[in-house]
Amino acid sequence: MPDVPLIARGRLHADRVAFRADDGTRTYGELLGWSAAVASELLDGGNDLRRTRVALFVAPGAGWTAAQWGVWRAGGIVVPICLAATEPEWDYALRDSEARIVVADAPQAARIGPLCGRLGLRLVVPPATPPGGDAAALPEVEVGRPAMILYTSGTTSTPKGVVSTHATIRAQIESLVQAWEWTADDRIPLFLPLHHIHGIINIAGCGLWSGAVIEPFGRFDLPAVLDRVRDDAYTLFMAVPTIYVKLIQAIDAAGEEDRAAIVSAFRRLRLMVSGSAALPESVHARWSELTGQRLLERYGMTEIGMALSTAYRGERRPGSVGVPLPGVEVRLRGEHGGTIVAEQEPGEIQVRGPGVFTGYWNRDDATAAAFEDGWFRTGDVAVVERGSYRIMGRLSVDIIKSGGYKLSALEIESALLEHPRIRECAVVGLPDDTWGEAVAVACVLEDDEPLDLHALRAWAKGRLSPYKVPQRLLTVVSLPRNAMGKTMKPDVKALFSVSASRSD
Ligand code: MCA
Ligand code: AMP
Repeated sequence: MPDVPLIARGRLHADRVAFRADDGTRTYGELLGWSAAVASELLDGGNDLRRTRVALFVAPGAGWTAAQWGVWRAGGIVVPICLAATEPEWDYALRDSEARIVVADAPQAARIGPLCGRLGLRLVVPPATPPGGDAAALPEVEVGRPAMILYTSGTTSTPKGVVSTHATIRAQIESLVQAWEWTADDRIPLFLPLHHIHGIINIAGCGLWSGAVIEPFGRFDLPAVLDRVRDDAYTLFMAVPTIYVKLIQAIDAAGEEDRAAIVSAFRRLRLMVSGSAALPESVHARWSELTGQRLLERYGMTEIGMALSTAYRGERRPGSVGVPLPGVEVRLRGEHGGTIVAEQEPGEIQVRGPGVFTGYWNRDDATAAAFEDGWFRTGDVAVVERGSYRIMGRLSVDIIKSGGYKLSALEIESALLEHPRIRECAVVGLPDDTWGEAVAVACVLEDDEPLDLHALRAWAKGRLSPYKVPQRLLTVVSLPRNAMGKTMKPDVKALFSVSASRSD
């Protein structure tokens, strides 16, 4: 029976290595057999999961892809879960997506098992290696069927599920494969988490589509990644700006011999890409000076995949995110309506094309509000400068980008308000050399005792993923509000600079 596109492509490369890790290699053929076994187990005698939501709670690697393909081949919708999140966050994603099944590897099953029990979810632990034997007959899955729900934080206090189909995923992948000239000879490290599209689509999806080799890491293990770069293990490298900042720091701190070996190894890669957050021009320049690599910068979003990219062959101007990718249409919309045609005039980026998501899960109003005449409203503001786009900022002050993660100030505020000593709070993103933006909170307390940042962080880590936990804290007598009583976030940001200059 016909497979969904990404899996059908796997058949073209059956004998090639798909994943290489410390515990060995897995071929595309093994992924096919393994995922068929996962699908049979999920079907459990049935003939089609018919869009059942199946949460993935699996460490990055071949087992993750076998699980993803297994859900797809059984006709289900994959809901990748952040392994570093807290139990309340897992609870939210499982309930909101109306998941019925959780697929977990053995170590993760021990962590998620109790919650599955409480929510009455079926927990499936697939074989840890590709099994032999026959699989059940698998359903025919149409390309318009929803394939994945990814949770994204935004301008609401709870994350929204972004629904993509097999067809939108295919369009997102094919656009990048074409633009960046992926081939089966490519080899790429995968150290970004597998609950966002940077890891799922740009790295794993494009790699698997192309028959390339993927080297998974459980997390961004800087020394291990550098060792493999020195071994000439890769042709491609994709990361968020924070990772380039950390690599520059590591290279600057290395001894002369190590440093020479590392920079010459980076120099030999065919392409290095930065995205998920703004790449500071200083980082672009320093990386180029160190390694000779001009980072390719691209702009995208969970809802649309990648939209803009600087050239694979051609100019990669610092500060620019280039031009629309193949198959993607982009327009800038002015504050009072109308499409902007003049250079240097700012407008909201709006996107249309076959890679755009179909809607937010169970949120028709939010979906309707996210589109204008069929164009997706990104909420990001850009200008066109000498023919290519430059991102200027965001329409919402409540969205923060820290280390490539998109965070909602409202979501963090609502978690912090559960602290018994916090009466009111306002969360903002402050410019930060390493993280891009750092999460900062201004609090009005219930009492006059000081509140310690370390204690607050420890408390918050029980409720929020570690990367959402505030890095800066200021206690204030009252929050700056306008006549309507709304917190004025720019004024909250200013409070932090006043306090920093006072402590200088
Ligand atoms: C880790 N920490 C953070 C972050 N990450 N704090 C703020 N922001 C972060 N992003 C904290 C940890 O909680 C810990 O605190 C301390 O920093 C060190 O943690 P560690 O795990 O060692 O840090 P790391 O491994 O160096 O992680 C940094 C990272 C990671 C690799 C940059 O944040 C990361 O993987 N970011 C990429 C996320 C991503 O894939 N975004 C793409 C979204 P403590 O010491 O207190 O424990 S998709 C997207 O945006 C669109 C579509 C797109 O265009 O791609
Ligand atoms: P996410 O919702 O996690 O998919 O993050 C998407 C957001 O990341 C976009 O709306 C932008 O604000 C930001 N973003 C992604 N790539 C870039 C980039 N190259 N430059 C600036 N911002 C970016």
